[in-house]
Amino acid sequence: MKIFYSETHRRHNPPFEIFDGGLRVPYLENPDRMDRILAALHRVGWTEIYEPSDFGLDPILAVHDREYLDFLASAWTEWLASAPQDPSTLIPATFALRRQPRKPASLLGRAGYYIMDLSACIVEGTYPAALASANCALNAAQAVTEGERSAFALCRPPGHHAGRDYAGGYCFINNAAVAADWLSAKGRVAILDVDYHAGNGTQGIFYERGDVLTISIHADPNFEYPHFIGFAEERGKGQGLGFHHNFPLSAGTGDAEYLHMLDSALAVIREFAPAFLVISAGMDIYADDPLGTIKVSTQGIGEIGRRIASLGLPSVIVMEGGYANEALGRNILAFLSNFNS
Ligand code: SP5
Ligand code: ZN
Repeated sequence: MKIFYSETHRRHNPPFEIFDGGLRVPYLENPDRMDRILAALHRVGWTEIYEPSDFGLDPILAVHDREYLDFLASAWTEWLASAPQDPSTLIPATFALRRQPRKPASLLGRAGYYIMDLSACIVEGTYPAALASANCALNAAQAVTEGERSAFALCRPPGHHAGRDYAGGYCFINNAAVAADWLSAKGRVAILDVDYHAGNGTQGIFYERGDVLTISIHADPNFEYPHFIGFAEERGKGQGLGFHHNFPLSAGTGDAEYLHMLDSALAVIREFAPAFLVISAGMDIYADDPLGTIKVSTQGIGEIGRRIASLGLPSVIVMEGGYANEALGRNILAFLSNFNS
């Protein structure tokens, strides 16, 4: 299987994030995650790893707002120029209530307008890392249009919480959405998001489109981040009505119950009969994940991969979350092992 990966992610390494209650903790979405996965891939001889080529801004601007990208591009230099007391990372402390329409001029005002939480910290290398990550997804998408049965985009930072004009939850550019939109010019696309958290960004980007089916299986937003989106009754709008599905899960969900939900999701995909499948592959469904509450085993993750692969669709596997670093390598191997090249 072709794997697309860029070392540029290392330039995005925020020193901390803020948890609920104001707790300052080391940034969970860290470069070590990639090292664990790379080590596992090398262990089993999956060394067909390619540096992504640059697709330019057009495919990214097809799903993201230009002024939002301008903000990402200039935020760090503006932050330093503002002579902050602690310059280590840009985190705003005031957020736009229910997307107030007015975008203010100041950096911190724009940061609060374009960022949804305290986990999407911006540092010097954030924007180049996010661009390289999106290019990994685009290259993997291109590979499946050129005859590969599947390709793995080893993306960091992840993407599925990033919306058309906002960052959140460690995500800045929605890699899976960029790849899916690019593929949609060549045929109908389904996106299946198995990250533990609801794929709010992806849901929003395609909510009114009927040519890209979006499905997310995740912890119920009644108790889990991203809190405000990902409920079962959200089914799309306009042309997109009926082309979005959420499958919320309770805390403590184990392998059997998860696989049961997955089967329902796969039935929806079979019915849609897409030309391409994009998988938002978050490994934070794993039982020991520090951010998760559901209890899927490594073996369960393997079975999830096997059932998705059995759709037989050209598949772009896009890395999303997963913070149990020690287990991340074996979980990804379990997931990928049933996809063929
Ligand atoms: C891509 C991805 O998986 N992003 C997840 C971002 C989640 N940020 C949520 C922060 C809330 C932390 N709550 C901590 C509870 C720890 N027990
Ligand atoms: Zn997640």
